[in-house]
Amino acid sequence: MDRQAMPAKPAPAPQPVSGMIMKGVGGLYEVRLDSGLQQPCRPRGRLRRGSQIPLPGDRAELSASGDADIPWVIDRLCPRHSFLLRPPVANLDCLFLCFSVSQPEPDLVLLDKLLIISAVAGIKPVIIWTKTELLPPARLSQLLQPYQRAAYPCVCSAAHDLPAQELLRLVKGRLIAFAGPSGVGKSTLLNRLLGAAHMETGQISQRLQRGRHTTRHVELFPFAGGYLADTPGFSSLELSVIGLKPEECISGYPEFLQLAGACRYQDCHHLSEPDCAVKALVMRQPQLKCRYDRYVAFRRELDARPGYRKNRLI
Ligand SMILES: Nc1nc2c(ncn2[C@@H]2O[C@H](COP(=O)(O)OP(=O)(O)OP(=O)(O)O)[C@@H](O)[C@H]2O)c(=O)[nH]1
Ligand SMILES: [Mg+2]
Ligand SMILES: [Zn+2]
Repeated sequence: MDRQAMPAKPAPAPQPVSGMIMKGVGGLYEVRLDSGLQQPCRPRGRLRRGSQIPLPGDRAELSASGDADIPWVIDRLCPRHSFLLRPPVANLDCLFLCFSVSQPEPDLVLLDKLLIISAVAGIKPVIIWTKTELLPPARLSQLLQPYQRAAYPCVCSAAHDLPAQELLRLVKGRLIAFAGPSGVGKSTLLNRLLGAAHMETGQISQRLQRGRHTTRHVELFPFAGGYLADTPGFSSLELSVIGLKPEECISGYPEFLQLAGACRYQDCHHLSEPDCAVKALVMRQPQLKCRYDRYVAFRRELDARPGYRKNRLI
């Protein structure tokens, strides 16, 4: 038989390769392929120009680039079940909100904002109070009390007391990010859990009593069948810029939300309405006043800035 006359057999289509984006710095990413290999990659041009910029935590489909230095190209991102831009991570199951009880002083305005954002984004928050050896026990329990009253899981960590078992139980099979201000000990905790110095840690500025923004990028590490992400510390976070609706503020206050049906008006804002069950509770339990005052400030800020509501960033 004449071999030339045989129709050419089509080359088999290359199998799509998938993996998890572990890190991205200046447009260059690292992917952990399903084989376990971690390698550099770049997004295809249309992804870079489009609205969906790859984030650490994204599952992606990739193809070989032919370039030995950056061997993979991200073709497509898989649908996300959650994403945040502060810190920038996709598909988070849980946020470890890290706040030091001292050095630096806990920024409870930022903590409450992050609790609102977690609730609205459908991400479970766990508050990790760090450097707890720096505060007398009575003051520590006073600080934690409103958050425990709101039924938020609270974990205490100290210089010589890592709550390893507690954190391990929470991490198993999940994608979790450490988030919070600079200098609270996020990278220190991650290194201690992973058992090696993966991330650089920094000293607190003695003059300003603030961290020095040692961590500059988000990075994921495989851990306990899931992933742990370290993130850069931040202090400013505008709820209005994220595009939250004023009525969503209450989601970060479960201790007030559970009472909302008992107010005289169904759509009570819990600000100055008569017969407000939330205000009545705060009058009876003055230890709730600090959280209530922050709720009022956020609600008023969002009510005053309706123009930002379109661009939602969670
Ligand atoms: N006393 C005390 N110091 C701690 C504890 N945990 C961390 N530190 C110190 O706090 C400083 C800051 O720690 P980092 O882990 O770099 O803080 P970070 O949150 O990662 O900071 P950024 O990367 O800047 O966001 C370091 O000097 C740590 O040694 C703790 O439990 N107790
Ligand atoms: Mg750090
Ligand atoms: Zn009310």
